[in-house]
Parts: sequence; structure tokens; C-alpha cells
Amino acid sequence: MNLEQFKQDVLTGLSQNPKQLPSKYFYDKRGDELFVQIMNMPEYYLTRAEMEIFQQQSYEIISSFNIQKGEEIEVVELGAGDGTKTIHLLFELIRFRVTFKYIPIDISSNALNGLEHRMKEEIPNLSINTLQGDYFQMLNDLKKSPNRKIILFLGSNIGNMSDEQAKSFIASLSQNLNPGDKLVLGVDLIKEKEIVLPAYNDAAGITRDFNLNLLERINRELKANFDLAHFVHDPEYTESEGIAKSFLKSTKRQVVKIESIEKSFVFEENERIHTEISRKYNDQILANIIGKSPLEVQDCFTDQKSLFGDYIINR
Ligand code: AVI
Repeated sequence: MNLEQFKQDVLTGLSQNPKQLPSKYFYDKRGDELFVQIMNMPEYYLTRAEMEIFQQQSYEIISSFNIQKGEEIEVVELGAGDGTKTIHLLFELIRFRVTFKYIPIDISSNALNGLEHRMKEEIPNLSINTLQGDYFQMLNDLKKSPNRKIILFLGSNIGNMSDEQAKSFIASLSQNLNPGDKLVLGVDLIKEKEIVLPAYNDAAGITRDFNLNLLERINRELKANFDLAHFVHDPEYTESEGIAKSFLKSTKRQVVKIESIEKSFVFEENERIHTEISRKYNDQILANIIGKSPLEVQDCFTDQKSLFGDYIINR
């Protein structure tokens, strides 16, 4: 993590009206641990729903790739994760005697080492090539390989981007793919508030701690004095918009000092910092994000309750 960038982003975000902070800073060591706990909360249906798709429909997903006899492919995963969904797909490729290489890309070498270790335990002969660095840089290098690529971008990670960011992400991604390559894009589907909101406001308070941990991180790394007793987790969701939003709300008028950027910020009573968006998708929203890029939707696999979707997208 680049400390200067962190300072700059906090300064810019808290100087705006309304105040905001980038959600990518949730993920320090404690944030990673809390996110693992969130994924196990009964209210957080996303991970289980996508897991069900990979457990039950990996055969159909692979069939949608149209792999020719004798063809060698590369399965490239953006954002390493723990591989527990991907492994079902890899098992199925092995069952069908497809020759493939698994290439997880992540900015964290720690995450990649853990993943490689676990995958090799499950599949000792796995041909795995971990790549540490920027997604697009790495994809650009991979573009030279003659083998067709299946890109996995799972877990609703695209949901934490604004629509503008998602559009430019998809445009950059498509520039780094060759015709015939495919993208498996995992997205949370738009549904009623009664299901979505509790996923971002679990009864055990793990998501609250996850959100507040951002202030703790700023306190520690940027020498600030946020008083966590006077900020509360304040999530919201409207089905018509399809975006869950998380805020931290100041429960009183207070002044917070951030030493390392030599700045103080006033928070009015009930003033909020916007910390995260979690965009939910449907076919129209995805079509808008793909826009005029040379990608097109081929198929969508959903879990039995249609909570989550894994879109198969062609370059
Ligand atoms: C990582 N990302 C897809 C999660 C989500 O659902 O937006 C992050 C998260 N934030 C709160 N709970 C989970």
C-alpha cells in the first residue's frame, strides 16, 4: 500500500461535500479478516449463492466455453480470493481432460502464495502460474499467448465500482483480450430491500466493524483521532436504483484531526461519510456497462433462488 496515495485519497475524500472515502482501504489485515467473517454471516447470501452456481453448474459453464478437442486454454482469475469457487471449475476441466493453465492475478503476493499452496494441496498436478501486479499490465503480457483465455472476475467485485468506473474497467479489459476469449463475470442481482439490506447490516455487527475499521486504519496509519464511539454504521438500499451504499454517520458535532496530513475536519451531527457502493445488476445494467465495447453477453447462470448471476461474456 502506498502511504502517499492513502493520504491524498483521504484528504480529497474528506474535503468533498458530501464526504467520502474509497472502499479499497477497507482491506488491511483486520479488514481482510472481517471480510472473511462477513462471507460466513447468515445474511450475506452472495458468496453462498455463487458457490452454489459453481458447485452445481460447472459442467454447463464449461460447455459454454466451446472448448475444441485438443485445445489448450488459460484460466485467468482477477483477484485471487481463496479459490473455493474456482476449484469446482478446475475439477470439471480435469474431468473433461482439458489441458489448461490456471493463472491467478492479484496485487497481494501474500494472497497468491496462500492460494497456490491450497490449490496444490487439492490438485497436486495443477499447472498454476501466479502473477503479482496490475490486472491490465498482466493481461497485456498474456495477450501474446496463442491460447484462448477464460477470465474469471467473480464475487461481485465489479459491484464496488461506480458505473463509470465499471465501464472503463470493461473497456480496458476488452482491449487486453483477443477475439474468442471469454469473461465469467459474477454479479449480485437486483432484488428486494428485505434481502439486500441485511447483507450489509448483519445482526452480529461484523459489517459495522468492517466499516468502522476504516477509521481505525486512518487513526493508526495517518495519526488521526477519530473517536469510534461517535460514528455509526449507516447502510441503505433502494431497489429502484439497485445500489447498496454504506456510510459512517457522526452522532454529534465533532472535529477530527489527521496529523500526517496536517488537517482537521469538522463533522456536523448526523453528517455522513460515504464509504462504499455495492452495485446490483440485471441484463439492462450490464448491457449499459458493456456499452460499445467489443464484448457481448452469451449466457447467464444463476443459483436456484436467482440471487446471484455469473454472466458468460464473449470477446
Ligand atoms: C467485496 N465486495 C464484493 C463486498 C460487497 O458485497 O460489496 C464487500 C462488502 N462490503 C460490505 N460487505 C461486503
